[in-house]
Order: sequence, then structure tokens, then C-alpha cells
Amino acid sequence: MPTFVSHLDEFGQWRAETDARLAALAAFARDNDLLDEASAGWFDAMRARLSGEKLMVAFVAEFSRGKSELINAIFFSDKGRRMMPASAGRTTMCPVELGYDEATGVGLSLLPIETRLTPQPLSDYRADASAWNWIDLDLDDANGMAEALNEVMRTRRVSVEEAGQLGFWDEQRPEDNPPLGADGLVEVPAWRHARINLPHPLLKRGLVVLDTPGLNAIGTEPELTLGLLPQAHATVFILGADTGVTKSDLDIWRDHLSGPALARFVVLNKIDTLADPLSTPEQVQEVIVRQRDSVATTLEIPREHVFPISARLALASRLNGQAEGVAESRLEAFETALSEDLLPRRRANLADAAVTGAEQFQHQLVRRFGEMRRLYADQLHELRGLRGKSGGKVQLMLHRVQAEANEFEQCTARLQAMRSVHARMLRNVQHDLSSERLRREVDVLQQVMGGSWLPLGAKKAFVDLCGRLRALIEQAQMRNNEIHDMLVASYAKLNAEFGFSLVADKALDVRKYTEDLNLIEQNYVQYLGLSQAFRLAQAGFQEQFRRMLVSRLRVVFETVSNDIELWNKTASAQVDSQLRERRRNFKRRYESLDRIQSASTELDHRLQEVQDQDERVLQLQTRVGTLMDELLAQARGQAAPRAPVAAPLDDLELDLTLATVPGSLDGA
Ligand SMILES: Nc1nc2c(ncn2[C@@H]2O[C@H](COP(=O)(O)OP(=O)(O)OP(=O)(O)O)[C@@H](O)[C@H]2O)c(=O)[nH]1
Ligand SMILES: [Mg+2]
Repeated sequence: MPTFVSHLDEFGQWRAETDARLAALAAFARDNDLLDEASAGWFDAMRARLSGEKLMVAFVAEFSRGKSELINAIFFSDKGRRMMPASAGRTTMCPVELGYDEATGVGLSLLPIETRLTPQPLSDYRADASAWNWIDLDLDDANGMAEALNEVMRTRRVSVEEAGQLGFWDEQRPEDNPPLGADGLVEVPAWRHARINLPHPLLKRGLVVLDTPGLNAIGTEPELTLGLLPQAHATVFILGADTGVTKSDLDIWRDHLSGPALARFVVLNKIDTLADPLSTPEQVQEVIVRQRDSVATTLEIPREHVFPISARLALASRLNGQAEGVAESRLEAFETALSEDLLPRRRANLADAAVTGAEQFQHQLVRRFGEMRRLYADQLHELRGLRGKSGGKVQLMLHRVQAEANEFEQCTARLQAMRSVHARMLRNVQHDLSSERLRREVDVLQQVMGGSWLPLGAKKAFVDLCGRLRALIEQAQMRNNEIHDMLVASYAKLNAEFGFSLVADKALDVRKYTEDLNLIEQNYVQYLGLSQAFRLAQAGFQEQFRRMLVSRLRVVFETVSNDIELWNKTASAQVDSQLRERRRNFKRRYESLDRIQSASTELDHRLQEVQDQDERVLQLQTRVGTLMDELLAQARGQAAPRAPVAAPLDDLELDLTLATVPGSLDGA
């Protein structure tokens, strides 16, 4: 099995198993009435992330470097023939996305190029099936499929004017324009974007492969530069061993691949073309080594990051089952690097998110268990004090519990006040993170620039916008810190006056998300410096640009806003659960005393009941600990450690061994 396949398999397995552990923890918490709304939301979101995880690998290069052929060799060598069209000259005319979405049928969807004239960016069209042309693909008919895929090569001939509107013709940069035919027409791609939906084993596991047309030309879909490529988890940049790094290769490298957060791979393809009947194999090897070194030097990357391969030889050899050919193609070294570098990184990323969130949840539960056990201990103490006491004493205690309960209820007014202050402060934080606010800020950008989207002015206005957005995040940070301070102060008072044991979580950090903003800023600033920026002069395109921008910024703001919401909801949940617990406790105490008063034999019975309840909490705690350990071991890929057992309460010199456990904590 090709290397990449087996690695992705392991990754898929890991995701499924980690998801199962999270599900077990959430189900256990839900069954035992321990799952608050905010935490339930977190579990759902995290599980959706694990199961819906997409891994996008984008292939980027000048035309005819072998992108499509390499995709064929890595992903489609089991099909018995070449699937994606690969031929000399310009072949792939539009970006092609290969993936699998169960909800859609098996087939090819094509978005007509004319949609570029509308203000909707590509992302808006994704949800609108009616805008795409659909071609069914028959999995059992490889030839028919390959033929259907030839659609990605389709072109149209249009007038110079239309080509300009579509973004393929610029009078200012004649050297990049497509050749003008004798009939006065120029050739442009027929499709704006193609999506292939296939239940291929890799695609089913969440891999998305992006094949791109040669990128040097004007007319590159800006969505590619601004949306898809910056978000790809890995980009593979391909060079020809016969040509080395040409000037246009270098332009593409600088314009599209200089983003920081990506895993980048450089492939030196077509090493088979270096074979030379007049040289010895050793001499050919030396040429390859020299080419590799020179590529590394030119691109300023370590030479180990450059992979000399032959995609064509690899594909042909895999199709014919020739192991020596596959070895000679050196494809596997590249596949290994791709999977070993990329997958563990994605995995670490997901594991980190799952573990951090689950640990917070556990922390919350442990605090809650501690509070419950504290109340049981008090109650046991109270009941034991009644041993051998008269009915009058019990009566006295009953009054006392009643009085205490009444006194405690005075906290509700205080809690109410705190809640309304909290809600107001939270609304303030969220207000500046709304999509409405974001849109207003972007509108300011547009006003500043007016009709004149001269690249220089546009850049400055855009940088200003990013500055304002960073300030909004900073402000949200400050305001949430204020909430934290308010909670710390209120909790201290509530704890002192009403015997709560509220502890404020540590302050939230949303400042880290300015990194995401910086990345978007970098992409856009870079884009505004590109030749394609001439299209910004077109009104329709400005609108596309604006919408793309808003949709990417919105993701950042929504993340910040969700984090803040989760943090605040968790804080409220703690107060609610302690309030509920305390009320239940008063009720239980009162009922115990009431029964003891009517029958003196009740005391031992009640004592036993409270012990049972405490024991049950201990068991819950142990079980949560075990589930957590299993989750951590799975997420981090280690063997499960032995589950630690929680220590019983110190002041409980009672026999805690118990055969049965009461069904529910809500017995009161
Ligand atoms: N000799 C040789 N030819 C190759 C190799 N890889 C690809 N080719 C050929 O190079 C030509 C271009 O390959 P494609 O895969 O179409 O190139 P591309 O980068 O997808 O090009 P566009 O789709 O036009 O952007 C085809 O004829 C391939 O068969 C290789 O390793 N060795
Ligand atoms: Mg191609």
C-alpha cells in the first residue's frame, strides 16, 4: 500500500478513537446529570471537528511541471490508467478540488467562468448547487471517468473585452496576456472551479487534494490566493529537473508560497529526463544532486526539503506493477515525508484542542465533586452530633436548618445582581465582535478607498483596517479581564457571606487570535502587491474581494466570540450548580431531621444514606478520572496509565464500602 495511504489510515483511526473517548466521557457526564450546556456545546463542537476534519494538500506550480501527473501517481495509481488529464502545454485550466462528501453523489461539478462577473466569491457558490454543471461519474468505468475529467481542460474563445471583464486580459501588462487569435478572440478557461466528488479511500478519510492551473498567468482566481492556498495544510511546489528554477517559478514561489504556517514541500520532478546515453548513471546522479542543491539555494530552504522524483515513471510503474520503476522514481521518499511531516502535526493540533478542553471540563467536575462532598461531610457531622440526643434537640436543629435556609436564600438577590452585571458586561464584550461591527469596519475600508483602488492606497487602507481589528480584539481582551476581576471580587464576597466555594477560572486569553489576523493581513497585503490587483478597479470584483475578506475575518471574530461565550457560560454554570447543590442540601437536611424526629431509628438509616451518596460521588469522580485517562492516553497516543483513585474525606471515619449505589443524585 502506498505510504501516504497507510499513514492517513492511521490518522483516521486515531480520530475515530479519540472521538469515541470524548463521546464516552460526554455520555457518562450526561447520564449522571453532570453536563452543563456550555460543556455540552464544547463536546459537540470538538467531536464535529474530529469527524469532519479535512486535510487539504494543494499542488502549486507553473504549467506543465507535472502537478496533475504527481496527483495521479500518489492518489490514483489503483485506477489502472491516468485519471487526471496530464499533457504537454497548458492542461488543467481551472482549480480542481478532489474530495468526498457523502451527502453529494459521485460526480464532477463545474462552475462556469461567467460567474466571475457576479459579485459572489467562490465560497458563496459552494452552497448553491444550481450554479454548477453536474456530470455523473461511474466508478466502474475508469475510461469514462477519465474522459469526463477532461472537462477541466475545456476553454472558450471570447473577445478581448470579455476576457478583460473576466480578468484574463490587462492592457497594462501585455506580456502576461493570452495570445490573440487571427479572429480577434482569445482563449479563456470555460470553468471557474471544478469539484470532483469521489468515494476514494483517501478522500473518504477527509483528504482534499487541490490541483491548480499554472499560476504565472494573470487571471488566477483570487480565491485561490486569498482563500484556498493560505488555508491548505500543506502545499507542494513543483519544479522541472530539466528547467530548474525559472523566473516564473520564482515569482509563483514568492507570490503564493511564502505564507508562514504552512507545511511546504518542494518537488524536483522529471528526473527521468536527465538520463543521458552519453553519461554514466553516476554522472546522472551527480547532476540530480547538483540540481537539488541549486534549487535549495535559490529558494533558500534546506536541501533535504527538496525531493527529486519522476512522477511519470512512478505512475507508469505503479500502473504496471513494476517495483524497480517505483523505486527509481523516488516517489516514496516524498510520500513518506509528506505523511510524516503533515499528519503528526495535524494530529498534535487536534489532540491539543481535545485534551485542553477535556481537562477544563474535568477540572470543573472535580471542583463540583469537592463541593458536594463538603456538604455531605457537614451533614454527616450534624447527624452524628444527634446520637443519643433528645427529641427536643432535634426539634431545635430543625428550626436552625430552616433559619439557615432562609438566611441562605438572601443570596438570591445578590446573585441576581451579579448576573445582571455579568450579562451587561458580556454584552459589551460581544458587541464589538459581532459580524455587524465587522462589516461596518470593512465598509470604512471601502469608503476610504472610494472608487480608486490604486494598489498603494488600497494597501494602506487595508493595513489601517487590520490595525483597527486588532484593537477590537485587544478591547475584548481587556473587557473580559474586567469580567474576570468582577467575578473574583463577587465570588470572594459570596464565599464569605453565604458559604459558597466559588473559584473563578483563570482569565481567558483571546489575544492569541491576533496571530490569525496577522496572517490574513499578510495574505491580502501580498495580494494587493500582485499583478492581479489590477482587477480591483472593477466594481464587481471589489465586491467579491470585500465578501471574501469579510468571510475570512468573520471566522476569526467568531472564534474569539465563541471562546468568550464558553468561558463566561462556564463561570455562570458554576454558580448555578453550587446554588442548586446548596438548596438540595438544605432540603435533605431538613427532611432527615424531620424523619428522625418521628422515628428515632431513622438516624442510622439517614447516616447510611448520606454515606452512600458521598460514596457515589467518589465513584463518579473515579470513573471520570478513568475516562479522562483513557482519553488522554488515546489522544497522545500512549498506553493508558493506571487510573488514580480519589482519596476519601479525611474526617470520615466511617465504613465507606458499599454494595449498592443509589440511582440518582437528585434524590432530594
Ligand atoms: N518525463 C517526464 N514527464 C513528466 C513527468 N511528470 C509529468 N510529466 C509530463 O509533463 C507533462 C505535463 O504534466 P502535467 O501533469 O499535465 O503538468 P501540470 O503541472 O499539471 O500542468 P498544467 O495542468 O498545465 O498546469 C505531461 O505530459 C506529463 O506526462 C516526469 O516525471 N517525467
Ligand atoms: Mg495539470
